[in-house]
Amino acid sequence: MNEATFKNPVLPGFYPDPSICRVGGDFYLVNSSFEFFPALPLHHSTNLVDWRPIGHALDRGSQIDLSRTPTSQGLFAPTIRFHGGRFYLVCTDVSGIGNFIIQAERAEGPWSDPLPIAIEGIDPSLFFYRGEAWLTVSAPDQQGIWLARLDVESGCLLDAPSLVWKGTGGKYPEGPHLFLRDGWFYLLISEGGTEYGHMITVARSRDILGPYEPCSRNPIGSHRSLDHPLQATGHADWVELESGDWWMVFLAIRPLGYPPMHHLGRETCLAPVHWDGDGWPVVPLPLPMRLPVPFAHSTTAVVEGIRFRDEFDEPFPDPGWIHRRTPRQDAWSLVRTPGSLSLRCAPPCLDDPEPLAFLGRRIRDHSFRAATLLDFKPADTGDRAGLVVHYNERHWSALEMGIGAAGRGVRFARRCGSLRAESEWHALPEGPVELAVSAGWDGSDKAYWRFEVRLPEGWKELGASEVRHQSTELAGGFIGNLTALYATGSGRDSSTWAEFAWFEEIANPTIETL
Ligand code: 6LW
Repeated sequence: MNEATFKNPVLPGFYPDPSICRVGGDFYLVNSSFEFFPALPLHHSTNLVDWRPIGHALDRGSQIDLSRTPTSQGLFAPTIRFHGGRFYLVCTDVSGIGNFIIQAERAEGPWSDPLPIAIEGIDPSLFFYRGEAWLTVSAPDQQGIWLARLDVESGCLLDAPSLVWKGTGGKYPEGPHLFLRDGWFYLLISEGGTEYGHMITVARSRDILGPYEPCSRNPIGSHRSLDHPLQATGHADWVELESGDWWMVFLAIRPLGYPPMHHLGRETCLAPVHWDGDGWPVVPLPLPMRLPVPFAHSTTAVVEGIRFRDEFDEPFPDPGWIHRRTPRQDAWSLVRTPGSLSLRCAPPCLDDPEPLAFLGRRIRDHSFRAATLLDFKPADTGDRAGLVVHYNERHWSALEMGIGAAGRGVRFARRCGSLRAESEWHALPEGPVELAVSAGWDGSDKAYWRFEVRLPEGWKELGASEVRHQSTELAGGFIGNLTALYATGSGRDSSTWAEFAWFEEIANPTIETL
C-alpha cells in the first residue's frame, strides 16, 4: 500500500479557476490569468501532484491584445478538453471579445487564434457527447447556467441557450462543467462567490437538457465557516482516471492573520471524488491537510522548497515569467545582452495601467526569498530599475535603483492605494548590485516583505511592507502577488537599459510525497 501523501495546493501561487483534462496517462491543466501575458498558463502532469509548466495558450500578439486591459479583468475562467485527437479551450476575455474558443493538436501549442462565440456570460465549458459539443456558461445577472450546442469549427451556437439550472440559491452560480457517469449527466458548479462563502454544488439529469435534480447534500464541498488553513474552496473541475477513479482540481486561498487576508492569489488544489450508493459525488471537504497520492507509482521526491534560478542565457523566457499586459517589444530583450534580461526605461511606471518593462513570477508561498543581480547606470533623473513585489498598479513594494542626491543610489518605495512611502536614497558603489526580498514575521501574525541591498559591508535592509497591504481583501480583484524585475523612465522615453544578470527564488515546500 503506497503511504505517499501530498499537501495542497498542488500548484501554489496565483493559479486560479483550474480546469483539467486527461489524454491517456497525461493530465493537462489551465488557469485564468486576467491582464498578464502570455496568458492562460498550461501545466502537464502524469501523477496529478507534480505539475510542469508547458507554456501558454495565448502567447502571440495575433491572438489577443492585453495592452490596455484593466487590472483583474481580461481573461477569466477557462476550460480545457480533449476530443477527437485535438485539444479545445474556451474562455472569456471580459475586456475584449467575450467568450471564445481555440484549439490545438498539442497542449504545448501552437494554439489557434480565438474564435468568438456569440453568447454572453462567463466561465464557458465544453462537453462532447455523441459527436456534438455542448457549451455551458454562467449566464449574465446570476441567472444560472445556460446550455447550448456549439460548432467548434465556426464558434456558432446550434441552439438558443437554455437555462438548465439556477443553482441552490447561492450568489454567482458559475464555473459550470458537465460530466457523464452511469447514464447520469452531472452538472458541477460553484456558488457563493469566489471568496469565503465559496461552495461546490452539483445536480444531475438523465437528459442533457434537464431537468437537473440538485444533490440533497449540496453544497457537496465548502470550507465556509470552518477554521481551516484553506479557504474559499470552489471552482472545481473533475477528471476520470484510466482506473475509473475520479479526482478534482479546485481553487483555494491561504489567508493569514485576523481578519484573514490572502496575498498569494487563488491557488490550485487537488482532492479525490468518491461516489455514494445513490451515485452522488462525495468530496473530502473539510480537506485533510495530507491526502494519499492518486498513483501508487508516484515517485515525487520530497520537494525541498520550490527553487528556481534563471541565468537568462536562453533567447526566450522560462514559461514561469509573465509580463504585466502585452509587453512593448522595444522595452525588453533576452538577446540584446547575451546572458542578461535587458529592460529599457520606457515611459510607463509601476503606477501606470500600461505595459511597463516588467517580467514577473508568481510568489509561491508565504515564506520565500527572491534575489537578482542588477547592472544599471541611470543617465536621466527619471531612470529607475529594480525588484518589485507587485499586486497591481496601486499596490506594490519595490527596491529601485536610480539617481539620488548623491548620484547613483538605491531606495525602498511602496504604494498602498493613495498612500506612498519612500526611504532615503542610499549611495551605491560602481558595478552590479544584488537586490533581495524575503518574507518575514514580526513575531506576531504580522507578515512583512523585507527588502535588502547587498553593499560592500554586507546586506542592508532599506524597507519593509506589510503583506496584508497587498492582499486581495484590501487591493481587490482576482489576482495575486508577483516578484518582478522592472525598469521605467518615469514618463520619459529613456534609452537607458537595465541588465539583470540572474534571478533566483526559493519557496517553502508545499508539495511533498514521502
Ligand atoms: C471566474 C469565476 C470565479 O470567472 O471568479 O472562482 C472569476 N470563480 O468562476 C474570475 O476568476
